[in-house]
Amino acid sequence: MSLNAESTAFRSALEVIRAVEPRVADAIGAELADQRESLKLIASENYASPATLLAMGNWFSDKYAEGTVGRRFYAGCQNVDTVEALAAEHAKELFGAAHAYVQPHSGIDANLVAFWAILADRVESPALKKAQVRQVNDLTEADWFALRRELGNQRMLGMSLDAGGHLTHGFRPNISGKMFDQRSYGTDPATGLIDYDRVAEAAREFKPLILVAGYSAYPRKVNFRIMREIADSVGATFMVDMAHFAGLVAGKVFTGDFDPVPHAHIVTTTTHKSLRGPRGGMVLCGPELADQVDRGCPMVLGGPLPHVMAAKAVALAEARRPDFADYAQRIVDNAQALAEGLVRRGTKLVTGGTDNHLVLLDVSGYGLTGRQAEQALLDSGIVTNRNAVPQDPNGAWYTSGIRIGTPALTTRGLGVAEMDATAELIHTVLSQTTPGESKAKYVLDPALADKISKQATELLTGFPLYPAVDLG
Ligand code: DSN
Repeated sequence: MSLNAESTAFRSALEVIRAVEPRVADAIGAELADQRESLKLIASENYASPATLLAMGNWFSDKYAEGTVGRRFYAGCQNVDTVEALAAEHAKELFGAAHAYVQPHSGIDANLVAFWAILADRVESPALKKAQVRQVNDLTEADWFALRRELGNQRMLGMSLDAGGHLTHGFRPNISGKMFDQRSYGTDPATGLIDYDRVAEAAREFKPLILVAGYSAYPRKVNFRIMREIADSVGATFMVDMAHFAGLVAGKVFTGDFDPVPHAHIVTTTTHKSLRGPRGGMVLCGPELADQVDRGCPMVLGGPLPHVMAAKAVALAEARRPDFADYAQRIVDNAQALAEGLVRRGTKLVTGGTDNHLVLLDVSGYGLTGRQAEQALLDSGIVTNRNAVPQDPNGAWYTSGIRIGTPALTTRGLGVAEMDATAELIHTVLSQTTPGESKAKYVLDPALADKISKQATELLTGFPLYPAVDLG
């Protein structure tokens, strides 16, 4: 492909948009400029390839395609079938899964589909059985009552939010905490690590229908073989949400006990984090749950987004190339170098380091809340997000932590040397920031913020983002 093809494609697209609403074209251009200049350390973000981005901007967006491949509620879905089947095929090959459902619009949607599929498969309610065979119109008021009661009375055991679990793993205010009678497992207060004996004990006491593993802010590997044994010991369905580390599974950094696919009954993921695809979700499972999962739309989801499924097919094809494994390994090497650089400078890290793509800083050591640290870093051109640490005294809004991750900077080509320089920039900002009169306020010399911002941009100079895209 010539270098000009990408520039031509994006320039032409912006020209067409500008003719209708120039402010949108300007905002798109500004977003690229901002992303090019900032040190993006948000653990859940990445940079999708131009091919992936371009696959989303087309006529597939105009098509309704409820149902699944070959079984649609709308006519004329032959081309959607092609891209959905391709995406599913790539996903199955990449992860060694028997079945892949590529319609979920996000990770939360993928989790809702999984919950629905497990409930539909496991719960013996006559009302639910009728709903499964699509006799919804035959449900009586009593059926609906029974159905609501059955759905509301099931139990889920997942990792707590402050230990690094996701909102949908049973956080009480989230829909998962309302659909399910929930209980959480945390981490060992001394080590910050999952204590599998405690998880087994909680499972024995609570007898959940679903045991959920996976995380958004836990910087270590999880042993999915042990978790499956725990699930089996109490007859639970074992679900893994691998949204954050799907790229590490795809790239074979996480194998054996640490690859969830051979161990879980059902696996959910996003496609845009370490997997580096378009924003969206996906469910992988064995044949026993496949039929229920395929009913995700319209039982749980709105109409599929065929343009995003096309982009998922492109990104998954990219992830099957040999260089993706190298990328995945570099993500972890970089995260470990960043963690070591921070520890060397005295930063307190949850668990003391990382096995994956993310590092969780406990910024209470700098006398700051997560909110203060996040904003001070942002003023200095370093984009992160605040995050609770285990047993966080500042709660989920202000927090005491900063979560950073390396998938995006690794895509740009930064390596371990640049990670040490990044650790120095982070440490300098945090050690020079003082708390203000509230948990949100802070004091940082604007001249220092400006200097660090320039240093961050300089660090990125040798690693251009979308080097073949010149918007002129
Ligand atoms: N928002 C995602 C993250 O940042 O981890 C999870 O939903």
